[in-house]
This record gives sequence, structure tokens and C-alpha cells, in this order.
Amino acid sequence: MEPASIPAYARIDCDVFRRHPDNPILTGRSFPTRMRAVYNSSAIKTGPGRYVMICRVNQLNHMTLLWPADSTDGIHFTPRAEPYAMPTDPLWRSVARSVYYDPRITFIDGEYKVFIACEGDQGCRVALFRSPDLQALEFVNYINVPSNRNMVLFPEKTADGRYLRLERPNNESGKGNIWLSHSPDLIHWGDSHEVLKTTQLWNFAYSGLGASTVPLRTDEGWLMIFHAVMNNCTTREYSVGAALLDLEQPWIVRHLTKHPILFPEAPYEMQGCVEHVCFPCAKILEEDGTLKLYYGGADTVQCVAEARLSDILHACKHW
Ligand code: BMA
Repeated sequence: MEPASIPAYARIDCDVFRRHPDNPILTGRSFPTRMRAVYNSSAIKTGPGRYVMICRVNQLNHMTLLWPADSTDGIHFTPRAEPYAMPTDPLWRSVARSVYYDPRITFIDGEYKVFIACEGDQGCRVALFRSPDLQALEFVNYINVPSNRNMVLFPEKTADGRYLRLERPNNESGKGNIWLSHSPDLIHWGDSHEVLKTTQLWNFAYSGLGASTVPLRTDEGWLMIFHAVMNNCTTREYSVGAALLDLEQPWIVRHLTKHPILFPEAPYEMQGCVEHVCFPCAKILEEDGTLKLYYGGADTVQCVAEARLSDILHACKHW
């Protein structure tokens, strides 16, 4: 799919996502102790009427914490008494010192696997954690050389038993394109394919892309929701797009939204620590076909928006 195939004009008469009226659903004041910000958190449904969120929390000095929160409706979350205890071993500390962020949770192999981006002297690396119940997180290892992030693990393996992840290696100019890699064991990754280039999406993604949420199997392909970056004179706008990937060869894009399906517009997305940012890290599909998208607003607050899955698929095919 090349840039020339993008039509000059699309008639768009309604929004795909509706922001929840209780947005922002969490702020720095929602926690048992005063925090600066909570955003880019990841939520998963663990059973009927049970949701867990791993919140990305910035302390007043912007050192990060990962703080669990619980909910019965997927909208209103109550933070637990304490943040997750993070590892103390030298391997963890060799990369992650003060900033670990943008968790993505996948349920596979009967447990939760969590990818967490970590900043250190080396650049960005992603850590793999596991947990049977999200009561605590067990560090496994780092799973890439610098600099790569926005990793999401598919919820299914390939027919020959390999894991798949989407990822965003940084390119020479910074943020780059979305790729897909395979692994036999979640540690060693290869058989890599480029999935989506910034140049395929004029103009809202020309400064960067990253997979946002765990891919969702649909009859029409794997639904990939991604964030897209557009630099301008004063800000870097982060908006949200979607694509349908081939079910057998998920590095092939079958359909792609040529316009964002969510973009910074609400005051809590336009103003904050980093202006003009909608940054999703999770989605939950409910049984009635409603998809909840969990996203950070302006790197300051946690938000949720809802859409019909059918409307997202329509936008992939017709926007
Ligand atoms: C990206 C990541 C996100 C952040 C976004 C906007 O590079 O660091 O965590 O929300 O920038 O600042």
C-alpha cells in the first residue's frame, strides 16, 4: 500500500470513539499518596466484572511506578494500597533505573505476560514480566537490544508454536516503522518483517508510529490499533489509527485507516505535561461488541473511550 493510493478526500460524518463522560478516569490525585501523573496505563479483563489496570504513574520527580488498580466496570478503577514491587537484581538495574513505562498485558499460556519499556544509559529496551494473577510481577529478562519499544505480544501463537510481537525499532531519525518478529521462547526474536511505514500514512503519522494494544483476532483480520506521531512547529501530536492485518501473514496490511480514529481534542488531551497526546496502551472488547480503549491524555491523566468494534472495522476499510 503506497502513499499514492490514499484518496485526497474522505467523507467522515461521525466519530468512531466516544470519550467517557467521567474522563479523566484517574489523575495523580487518585492514589493513596500524591503523584504527579498517571497515563498510558494498560488494563485487562480478568473475569466477569473484574478488571485490573497496571497504571503508569509518575511521582512528583517524574520517577515512574507501576501501580495496580481494580475495577468492576472497566471504567472506575481503585488503586491498591501500594505500587508493584520492582526487581532488585543487577540485571533489571542494568537498564531500568528510574523510568519504566507503557506496559502492555497479554494473556497467553494461562498467565499474564507484560512488556514494559525501560530507559537507561543504553537507550530503550523492553522487559518481559510474568504473573499468574497480576498480584505481583516477576521479571524474566530484557528481550531486545536498544533501541526498540511499543512492543505488544499477540494472544495466540503461530501454527508452528512461535510467539509473535509487534514492535517499533527506532530508526536513524528517531521514531520509525512498525515491525513484527517471531520467537520460540519469548527471549530470542527473529524472522522479522516490516508491517507499516510512516510514509504510508500522510500526514498524521509521518513522524512516527507504534503498535498500541494487543492485536485482536476478527473475521476480517488481526485488528492492530496504533499511535501515530506528527511533529509540527510547536508540538508533537499523538493520535490513533487502526489497521487490519492478514490472519495468516500478519505482517501484511489488508486495510488501513487513512485518518485517525481518535485524536487530541478534549482539554485533558490538549493540555498537560506533554500537549496534544492521546496514547493508548490497551483495549478490552466486551461481549456486546463495545471496545474500550485505554489511553493517556497529555502524559498527565488516564482516559478511556468506547467504540463499536464494527465501526472501527468500517473505518479501517472505508476511511
Ligand atoms: C512517547 C512515549 C510515550 C509518551 C509519548 C508522548 O515517545 O514516551 O510514553 O506518552 O512519547 O510524550
